[in-house]
Amino acid sequence: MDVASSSLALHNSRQFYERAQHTIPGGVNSPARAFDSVGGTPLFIEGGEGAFLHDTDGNEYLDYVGSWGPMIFGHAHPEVVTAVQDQAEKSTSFGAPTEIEIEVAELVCDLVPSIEKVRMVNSGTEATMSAARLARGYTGRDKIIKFEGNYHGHGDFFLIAAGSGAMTLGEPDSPGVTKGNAKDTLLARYNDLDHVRHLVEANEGEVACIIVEPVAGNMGCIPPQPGFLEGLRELCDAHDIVLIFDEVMTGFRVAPGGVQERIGVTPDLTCLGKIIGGGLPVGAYGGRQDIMDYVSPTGPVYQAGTLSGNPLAMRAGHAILSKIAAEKDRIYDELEAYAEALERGTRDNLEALNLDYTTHQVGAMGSLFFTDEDVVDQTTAQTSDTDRYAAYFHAMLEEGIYLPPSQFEAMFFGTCHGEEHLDTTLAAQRRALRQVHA
Ligand code: HOZ
Repeated sequence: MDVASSSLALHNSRQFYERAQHTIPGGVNSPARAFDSVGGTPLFIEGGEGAFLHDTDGNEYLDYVGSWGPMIFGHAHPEVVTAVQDQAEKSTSFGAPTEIEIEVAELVCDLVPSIEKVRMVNSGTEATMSAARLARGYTGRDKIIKFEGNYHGHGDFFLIAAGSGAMTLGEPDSPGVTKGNAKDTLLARYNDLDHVRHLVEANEGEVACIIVEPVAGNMGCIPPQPGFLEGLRELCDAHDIVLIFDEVMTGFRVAPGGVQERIGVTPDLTCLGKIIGGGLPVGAYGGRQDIMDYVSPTGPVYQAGTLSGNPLAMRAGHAILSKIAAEKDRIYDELEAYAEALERGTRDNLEALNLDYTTHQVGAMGSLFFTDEDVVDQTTAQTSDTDRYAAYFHAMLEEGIYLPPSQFEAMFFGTCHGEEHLDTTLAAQRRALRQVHA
């Protein structure tokens, strides 16, 4: 479908986008929002409720982005709204300890199997940068191993073969990252244990950490192959390397305790973000007590922040995490059932059109790749027909369904998605796929 022929009324979004270009680089505060790979005008959003978003032109969309992950219970959940309102009346920041920080830390330690101690920061990027620094300080080694197409935020030494917006925009290696930073980042192929082993052996005694998205979400959703995460754990044990799971997307999403609970592999450190803040800016890193006690002020590795553990963000996070803790036996079965039904329905739709595309679903996240290859890593993800994805994205948008504006991002569902949304989505998808392949 030609983007220019879109019948959606987007008058206000177009005007805002035009106005934003004058004061904001590219008109957006994060490149993944710019619709660069799908074309057209980014939607300027006015509000959201439950599973729905509405834009500044009054169009309503069934939302499968969920603010890129945080909205596990949908937009404007009453418990989050009340928690934030209550706290705002008592001030929005103190820069001093509060009881709610302890309560959130206790919930995180209870829910995530490997976390004995946790430090709050303001974003997933801060969490991964801090965890890598900690691993380096703890081991006294400089090098890190990351995987092609995994995205760990925009810290310098992670912006090499990075996924998400960097992959979408074709700039996986950012200018501004020094040669020194790049030299200490070793790149491995996702799901290729032999390649990781080779890198570890070739750099014996120099690798501080292996950081991995245990289910990749930033090159589309790609699950780990059986044995991959277990193999990373064994390698790290054998070579005294710190294993870091970046569960910013998967934490509290694919299981209450993330991938580590779902698959049963225990990392040394875990990075969290998104759901942990209930939609407010929060990240966290945590793990083994002996490693976490290496963080200042107990230990020598420095990391700090005026807004770390911010009370507004903690109250929102507390509302979400306590709901998860109380209702987890029901919630995750429901999320899984929705996601499985969506994947099954998508496969039926593809079959009806004789299309052999690849779908992945892990818990409440998933992707439809416009390729018939088995998608296991960055190279196979890149065999997707991104023009077709763009056409599909716009056809779905016209149907009132908001998907990630890039083939290389995952779809996220929440408890706000129910039976009626499933039927609407699959019927819209049938029409959209037919249109794309007309
Ligand atoms: N890093 C997010 C997707 N993987 C995008 C964040 C945003 O643009 O809001």
